[in-house]
Amino acid sequence: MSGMCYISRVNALKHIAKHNEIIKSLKYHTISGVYGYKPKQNPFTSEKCAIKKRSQYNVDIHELVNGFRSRGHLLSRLDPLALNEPKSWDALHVELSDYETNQSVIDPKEFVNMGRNECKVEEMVWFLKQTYCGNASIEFMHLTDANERLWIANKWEDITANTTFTDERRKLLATDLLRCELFDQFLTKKFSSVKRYGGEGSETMITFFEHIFQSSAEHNISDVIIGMPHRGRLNLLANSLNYPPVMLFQKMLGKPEFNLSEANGATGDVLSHMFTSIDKQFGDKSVHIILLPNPSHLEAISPVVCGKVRGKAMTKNVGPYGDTNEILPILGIQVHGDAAFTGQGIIMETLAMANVPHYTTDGSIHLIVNNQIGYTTPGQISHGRSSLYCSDTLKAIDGPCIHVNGEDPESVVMATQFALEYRQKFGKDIAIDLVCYRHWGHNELDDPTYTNPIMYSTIHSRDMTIPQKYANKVLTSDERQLIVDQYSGFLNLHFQDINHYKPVNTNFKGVWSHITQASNKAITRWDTSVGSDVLYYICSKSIETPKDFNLHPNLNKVLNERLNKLKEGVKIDWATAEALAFGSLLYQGFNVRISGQDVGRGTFSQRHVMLVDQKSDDTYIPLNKLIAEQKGFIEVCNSILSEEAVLAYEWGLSIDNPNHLVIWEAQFGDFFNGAQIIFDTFLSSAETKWGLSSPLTILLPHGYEGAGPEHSSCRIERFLQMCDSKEDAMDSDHINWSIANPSTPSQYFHLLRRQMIRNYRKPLIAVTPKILLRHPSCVSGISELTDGSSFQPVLSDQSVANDNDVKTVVLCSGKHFYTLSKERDEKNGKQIALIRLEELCPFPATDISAQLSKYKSAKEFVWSQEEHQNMGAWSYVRPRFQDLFNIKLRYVGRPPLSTPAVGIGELHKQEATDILVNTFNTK
Ligand SMILES: Cc1ncc(C[n+]2csc(CCOP(=O)(O)OP(=O)(O)O)c2C)c(N)n1
Ligand SMILES: [Mg+2]
Repeated sequence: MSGMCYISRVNALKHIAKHNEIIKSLKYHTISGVYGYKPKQNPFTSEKCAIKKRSQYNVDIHELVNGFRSRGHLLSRLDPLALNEPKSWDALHVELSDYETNQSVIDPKEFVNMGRNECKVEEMVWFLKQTYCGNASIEFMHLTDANERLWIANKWEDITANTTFTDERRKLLATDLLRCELFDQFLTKKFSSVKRYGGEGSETMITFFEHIFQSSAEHNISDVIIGMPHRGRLNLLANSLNYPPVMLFQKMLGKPEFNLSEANGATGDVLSHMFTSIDKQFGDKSVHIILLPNPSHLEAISPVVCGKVRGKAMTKNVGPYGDTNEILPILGIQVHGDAAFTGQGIIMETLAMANVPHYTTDGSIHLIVNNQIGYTTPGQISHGRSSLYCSDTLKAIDGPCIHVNGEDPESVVMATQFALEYRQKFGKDIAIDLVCYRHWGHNELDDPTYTNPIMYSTIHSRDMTIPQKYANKVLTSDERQLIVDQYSGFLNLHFQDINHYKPVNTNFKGVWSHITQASNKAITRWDTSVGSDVLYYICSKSIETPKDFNLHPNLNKVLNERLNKLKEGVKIDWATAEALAFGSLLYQGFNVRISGQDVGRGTFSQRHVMLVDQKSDDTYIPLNKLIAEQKGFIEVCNSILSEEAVLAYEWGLSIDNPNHLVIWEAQFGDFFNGAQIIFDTFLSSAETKWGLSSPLTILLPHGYEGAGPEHSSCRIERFLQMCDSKEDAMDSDHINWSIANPSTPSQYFHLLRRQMIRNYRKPLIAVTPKILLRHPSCVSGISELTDGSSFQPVLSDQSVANDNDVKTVVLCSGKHFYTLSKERDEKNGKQIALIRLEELCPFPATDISAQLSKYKSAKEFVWSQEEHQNMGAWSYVRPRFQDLFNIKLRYVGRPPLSTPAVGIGELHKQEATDILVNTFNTK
């Protein structure tokens, strides 16, 4: 027996070894790449950065150097308040006394980048202390790649030792800091009761920004995209991004940030969410800088930054969308608070995407404004967090972090310079942990001394602020006074303009200029049909593979079936309609991006937009080989297992270009709730708050098929509750988002196409099927896709022979129709008409009314749904039928329940039977 076990273990191990070999040789999508993904270049192709061999003789010196490089950060002077003292030298785990007085002369080149050919060991110790334990230090020895570690060490040692500051440069740094402080003081004086979340204590944030903008220009970065929370945001806007201070002043007085007469119902946002974009000129180079609007939900903006970077790359056809494989010339900057970066799960989700094909942005630079407190929670290990540093999450993705004392602007410059050079070299994320303090409470009206008396007595007993301390060193008092006078004069001029300044709306510019606001007069209809010859061509191309491609044996039949159906012009199923919608949009030059878990194959093995060679694992996307000179491409993005960050990412992507159909699909509809924050703060409200339109399309598989509490419902009621459709008046195109529950493949086809064909953009929440994907009745004929056909918000009952015979009108939505119609036909219910509401928001009152008016003899109007009474569309349709048509609907559906569906199979069946019986009164 044990012998058998041994042999099978040996066999198993052999099998695993072979398997591992195969795995090692595999690369995502293999080496050829696909649209939106190119294998990453080795950063060390052009220069050698080989790991140096240690000789026995040098072991002690290596140990010394390694001690500093690995643990020097524990000894650096990071805290301007000096409340957190550096650890003792023991933390180096090196017997320093052995080296500190060692006069032996060595060649340092073998160990460190001192720029010298010889030095004494004691001099090297001094160098290492300066480099790794000064006002800035770097944490990088956890990185897995030895060459990368060596590059970092060389670069850091070079930048910290050799960066020089001319007097002129120092004066500029001081000027920035003084202006930052003056701005906060001006606001305090003029608007003492406004919460402005000032930058006092973290002014060197501005040093970071000014340097990164300039350095970006030097690195030929064309666009910088920033996401940032409240702290210091107004300073960045006014001081670095040329945002007119008068607009902020007006906002503080409660005036609108838009030209309201043109803003079509926009209601704006609070002061600390204002945003802008500008072109900043540096010599002959210009950098386009965008500060994205942000919601108060901390860190929700972080993945949006990445998505926007990627969207811009797609628009400009650069990086993974371009011909070369350079590091993306578009830089994402994510600014964080120390507490939020540590605590918000979306950060880990966002970081987890950083190096994933189709989601990478070649590295974000993270600035953590570490004021050592979050509201009242202290930012120290075992007080307010579990990790030593607030930046430690970054270690999970092999990212380095620079810790820097926020009182030292010159160290901040060096940290910033290093961060950008690292990002440009490796295309990876890096963080700067800017250790600073918060001069006031959480806001200027909040008293921090209740909870943090020691910290605040230290802050209040400081004799100088950070800007003053530095400015006193590098500027004369006359120079300081001149800065004060000039900047105060500038702010005063803006202050005087408060009652005259007229804000200008900035949306619908550039690639958005052909897009307009949706009409508030009517619900418009769009011809989204496509000629049958084009559809046939697209279908044949959508299943074509290269000659040597090894298609999965089952797929041959499935894909050919698509073409046969199209040839016959009947029984076009859901997946075929989707492929035709995608293909026809690509054919017209629009890009499509579909993102979500397992979207390439489709959760239900229905989509197969991405085919995998069964021998090589290589992927092939036939739709990207539609025509020679193809302009529009589909990016198929199998996402990480996240909803919140991925959805936010796609929203960021979708606001860059109205000609990109960006789709996010939940694996099952209910999993959208992991992304609820993003639906609440971006998708549902971005246009109302910020005037930003988006065509983002959400696919939510839904249907009561006995799968139990989860996997059954996409909670359409929640989306309906969040829409701004009117209960008692006619809706128009001007709603916050469309909500549709299409019941046929052709309706789905038109919905997808409509997202690009309309002259306005709205997010679309589309309920999609599971069981209908293969349902013999859920099919469309070719004429429903061609010949001027379009999406029908309401589907009439074609089976009624004589309208006047109809006594009962049953209204329903989505998949439930098929169950009802089968029952009705079986029971020979000639007196019953079944009307489908295919779109719920905007509420298609005119179309419904046209249907209702056909049935003059109808006495009863029923709303029938699969969902429980406290769910589904019932609460939404009831008041509208009452108020708009004066019709009291009879409810049929499941009874109220705490969970979306029951878990007991028999109970589920009984409920389903009851619904049918009650709908048709056939008890
Ligand atoms: C998701 C979320 N939870 C709670 C809050 C309330 N809140 C606003 S600021 C803040 C503290 C943030 O601390 P930190 O991230 O360190 O930034 P700081 O304010 O110190 O700059 C909290 C808890 C919020 N805005 N968002
Ligand atoms: Mg904080």
